[in-house]
Amino acid sequence: MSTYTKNAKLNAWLDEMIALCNPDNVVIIDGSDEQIEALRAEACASGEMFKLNQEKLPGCYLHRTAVNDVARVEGRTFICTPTKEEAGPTNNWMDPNEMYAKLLALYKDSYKGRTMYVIPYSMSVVGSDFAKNGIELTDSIYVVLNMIIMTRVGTAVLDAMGENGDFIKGLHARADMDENNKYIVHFPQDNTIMSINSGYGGNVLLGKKCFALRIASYLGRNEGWMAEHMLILGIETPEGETKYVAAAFPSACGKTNLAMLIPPKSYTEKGYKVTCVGDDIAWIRIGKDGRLWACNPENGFFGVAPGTNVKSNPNALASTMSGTIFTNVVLNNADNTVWWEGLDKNPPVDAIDWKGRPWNGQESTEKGAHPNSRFTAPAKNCPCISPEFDNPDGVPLSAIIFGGRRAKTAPLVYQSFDWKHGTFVGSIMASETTAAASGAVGVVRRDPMAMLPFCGYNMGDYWAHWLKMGEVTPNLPKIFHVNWFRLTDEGKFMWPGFGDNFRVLEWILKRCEGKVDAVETAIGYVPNAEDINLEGLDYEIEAGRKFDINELKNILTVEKDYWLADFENIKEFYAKIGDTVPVELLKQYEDQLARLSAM
Ligand code: OXD
Ligand code: MN
Repeated sequence: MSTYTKNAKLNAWLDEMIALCNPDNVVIIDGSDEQIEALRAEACASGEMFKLNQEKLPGCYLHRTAVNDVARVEGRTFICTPTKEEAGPTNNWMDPNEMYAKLLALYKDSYKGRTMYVIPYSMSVVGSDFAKNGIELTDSIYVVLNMIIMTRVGTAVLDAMGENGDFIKGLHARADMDENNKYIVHFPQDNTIMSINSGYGGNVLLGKKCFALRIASYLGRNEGWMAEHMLILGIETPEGETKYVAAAFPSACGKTNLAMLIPPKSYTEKGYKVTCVGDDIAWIRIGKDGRLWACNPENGFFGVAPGTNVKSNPNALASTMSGTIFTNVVLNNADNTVWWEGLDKNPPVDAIDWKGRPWNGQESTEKGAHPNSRFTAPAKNCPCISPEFDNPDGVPLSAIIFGGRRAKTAPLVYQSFDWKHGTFVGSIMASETTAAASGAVGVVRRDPMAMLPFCGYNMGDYWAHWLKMGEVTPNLPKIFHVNWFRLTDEGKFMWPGFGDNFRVLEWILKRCEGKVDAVETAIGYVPNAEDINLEGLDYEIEAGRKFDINELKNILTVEKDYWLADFENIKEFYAKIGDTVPVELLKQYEDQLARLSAM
């Protein structure tokens, strides 16, 4: 057996993987600055990455993926549990033996002529109670450098694993990038992830969606904790107290923006502040005091670049100013910096687009950056990063917020009646496709707890786990639902969103503290319009028409007909999940339908 590390299980697994993939070299990633510099230099020499203007963007690099490899591939993502029922109807499934046989053939000799990088990484603070260790094997320096930003990597993790510690096994190979043989596969029972024929972040940074959500959700159910697709933020009051909330939204609903929000001036002047603990994933467990405590298992942000600008998210933009890897954005030849749609109104004229072609931003009708182009930025760069970011205990949650993009159906905010009803609210979460932007109500995609593509086991069992968590401790956060995206009949956004969402967060905290009344409706508690502070809000819905209390009343309404239609859709969705839908949620469904019908 080889002696790459002190850990016998790891050495044995490395021997097996080396024999399978047949690399020319094996390099253990220790996380040192010298090693990082050497890898950057090697990636630049081979053309895998481009060094950007080091005066303006120190430590920043650009990478372009293959043009057919630009996003997560849900259709090729599998949960391989012994039975199909364990994976459930919302996941792709294949018999583990069949899948192993298929994959082993694809991995055979796939590292020939290449180096195998062994990345020891920890999700959460190394050695903390939350922490789980992983080893990712990859033949891509881009993956190594991204993992170094996104997770805690290196010798300290091997030390924490010791001679006998367990780890999540992750094997990634670029192979020959054959689209038809692209697989992102999870074997929850074996603590194993295998990814092949992709180089795109969400498919290959195995600590993120694959481990911290799919495998971790499975571990969480078995071990009594939760892995959720949630941002975590802190709200600091003028009195110096900080309360924490976690929030789940489907992709493309502004999670990173909410996580780093800057409150309106009228609040910042009084001393209110938002601090960011995490923008994508929360691991939640019951603390010694019986409350739910959450940590962000990641160490960086893998954010969508287009649309990020000084107005929409100055904190995210500031986070990308050093030590960042940009993927599939525009390269500005004039000063060797980057650009993307929505950064500013001044696209470069002498540039290279995300496909590597010459691009003139003033003349071209094609987009310069891919709509899913990304920045991988260290969390520590964020000007509003929480002082508790590295707290090994995480932060205590006062509220959990669910949300979606609904043109009409959901009001701006409502509170669930209790944890069980809150679980129901999470289970019926949905977003409408952007057809809604032209005024029509778009196609509804149900995305329970924003976990549809990320739950590592049967969705119905996952809901049961939520209900169970509510039984083991009385000290639970309150559960809310928000919708920043109500539209006028003409398709205009009614609520200003962005920093003004703080006004809603303030109401949510007041509810948690029992400081404000609300109206009991069929779907939950809805604010009295007077209780949402509109001070200093000068948003114009259209030229000359300002947002005022009447507009607010409009977006706080419960639209009976839309809700009744939505319940038909929920019925179909629950039917698809089938027998595993907990009886409690069926009861919640019936009760809410009855309340709506009686409206
Ligand atoms: C993400 C996603 O990339 O949710 O975070 O799709
Ligand atoms: Mn996400």
